Amino acid sequence: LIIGTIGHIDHGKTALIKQMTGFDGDTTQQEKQRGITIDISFSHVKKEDKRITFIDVPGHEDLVKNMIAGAFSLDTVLCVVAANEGIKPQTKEHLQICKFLGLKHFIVVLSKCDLVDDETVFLRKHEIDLLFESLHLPYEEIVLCSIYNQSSIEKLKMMLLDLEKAPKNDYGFFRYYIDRVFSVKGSGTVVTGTVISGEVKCKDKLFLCETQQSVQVKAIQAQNEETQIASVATRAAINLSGIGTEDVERGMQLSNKGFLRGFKTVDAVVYKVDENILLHDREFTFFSGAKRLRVRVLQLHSTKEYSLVTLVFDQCLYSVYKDTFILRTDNRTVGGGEVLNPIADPMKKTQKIALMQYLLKDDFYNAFLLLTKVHKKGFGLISSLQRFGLTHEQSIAPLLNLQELFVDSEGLVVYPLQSVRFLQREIENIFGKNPYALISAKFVSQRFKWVSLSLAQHVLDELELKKIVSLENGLYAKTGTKVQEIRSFNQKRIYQILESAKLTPQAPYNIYDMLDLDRKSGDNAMKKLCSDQKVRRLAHNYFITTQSLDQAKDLMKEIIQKEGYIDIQNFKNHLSVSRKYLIALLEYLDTMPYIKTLENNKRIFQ
Ligand SMILES: Nc1nc2c(ncn2[C@@H]2O[C@H](COP(=O)(O)OP(=O)(O)OP(=O)(O)O)[C@@H](O)[C@H]2O)c(=O)[nH]1
Ligand SMILES: [Mg+2]
Repeated sequence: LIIGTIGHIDHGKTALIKQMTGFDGDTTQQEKQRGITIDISFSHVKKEDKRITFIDVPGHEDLVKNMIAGAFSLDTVLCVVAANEGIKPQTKEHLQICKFLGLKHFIVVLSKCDLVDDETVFLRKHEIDLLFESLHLPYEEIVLCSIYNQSSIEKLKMMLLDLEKAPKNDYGFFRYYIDRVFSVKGSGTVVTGTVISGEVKCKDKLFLCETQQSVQVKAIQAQNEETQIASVATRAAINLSGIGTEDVERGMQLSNKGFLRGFKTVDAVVYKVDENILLHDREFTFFSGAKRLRVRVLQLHSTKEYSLVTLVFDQCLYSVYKDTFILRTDNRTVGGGEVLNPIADPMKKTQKIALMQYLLKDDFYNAFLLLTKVHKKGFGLISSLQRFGLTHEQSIAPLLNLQELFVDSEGLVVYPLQSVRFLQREIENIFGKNPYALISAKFVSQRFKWVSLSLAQHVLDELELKKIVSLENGLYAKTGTKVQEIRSFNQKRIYQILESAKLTPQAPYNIYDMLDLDRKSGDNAMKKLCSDQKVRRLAHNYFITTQSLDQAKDLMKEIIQKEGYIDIQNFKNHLSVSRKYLIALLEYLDTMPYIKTLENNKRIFQ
């Protein structure tokens, strides 16, 4: 369980934790001198199998940035209010931030109770009630404490050890915001942070999103003990290899490779603290996890409760659907919200607003329908986890029975029916122009890059049903054209194309493509031409007719006769084709029994 303090400066947060864990969070000289907490600190208590990690945060108004880094991953919040002072500005601001971060479990600690009488306690409780009510936040209990009353501390500690951990959102892949970086003698780079999704194991390969660097996990520590694995919602120190401390900083995110894409713009919902500040096209500081960035906020749509906005950063943000964030300016919190569209798609403003309104309600069904309209050439579900927080299976399930869509559950692409019809017409056009076309699903998806294999097969099946094409030996031909006829026609055409290209023919796949010919069937035709000795293969993609080859051979012999030898230099003067062809032709010449190759690569007659 991760429990954190929040509250106004000097209200006794650090002292409270010190009484419970024996650990003084104010360790630095500056903290001791000024008597305030400057950066977050961590400590632990254990009782049987129950473990608590405490995160202590600073209360100073200038240090709210550090408070946010500590607060975003809390299970339970200890809202510390000094009984002698009552509610103060940062009590409110911290609570507001916790609300924006989506935190739900609050316990209020009325600290320094030794300094006040019963009447004041009564008054404070009432103020606390009002504050939580105004923020629409629930709290579980108000606990009266004093560091000079050990039994009040023990009572609180026992209560915290009895708390159950609420299940955390887990996206099934590893995510971890780095909040501190240091170098440990003999071990190298060590980072600390909270596992916000998935798990990490020793020897795992991880990916540092911001720099796109691969790193490896050497060792993991949780609760000050070595461990092999750290799972979601635990704090962990990770010893990394493959990276120096100079390349890592607070706010960077570690993840598994391939799960997160970064974007400089994301769309989000923002809940406002003050309507007059959160205006269109203003700059703010954006906080999410331990990450902090400058952001420009573009308003798309506003209601009394919220604004739908586009956030524009000067570097990429690697965010996931419903990631929470805080917006601040001039040392004040002005709003907070959730990322709704972490993957920037070019979209009309009206579509964007509609999409976000669906996502606000978790209405994925309509969100998908809209996205397929935007992505006319197929909408990929590969990034479902980042985009919707859904696994591939979860995102596909509600779509399968939709008449308006073609769902490729293997290729994870969703197509609107419109593009299915479009592809159908394109294929009909191929056969309309070329009655000797011989194609397969693979051919179709190679020709039209946006088409998945399943979609191609689906459209071919439909055309077959309509008797526009016929299937023979796994290939589709125009109905009525005999496959044998097609084969010999195409063989002839391949030969003609090679012949007219002389010594510099195109690669076979390009020729097959010109002929609307499936690659395998093209290869068979080419093999037949080779076995009939009409065509020779000189290199991987270099096929020429035997006729052209004989002419080249004569030319090469002539050069030797006239100049005494042939090599790539003098051959080049006679034949202006690229080097790769010249080399292939010379290598062919080398196979002749009457040719001898000298050490300097000159060829002469034996
Ligand atoms: N009388 C009394 N004093 C307390 C109690 N708890 C804390 N204090 C004192 O209040 C002062 C501030 O305590 P801290 O724990 O540093 O306050 P904090 O909330 O951590 O302050 P920041 O981290 O700077 O926001 C210290 O001098 C403590 O000794 C308490 O229960 N009773
Ligand atoms: Mg403190």
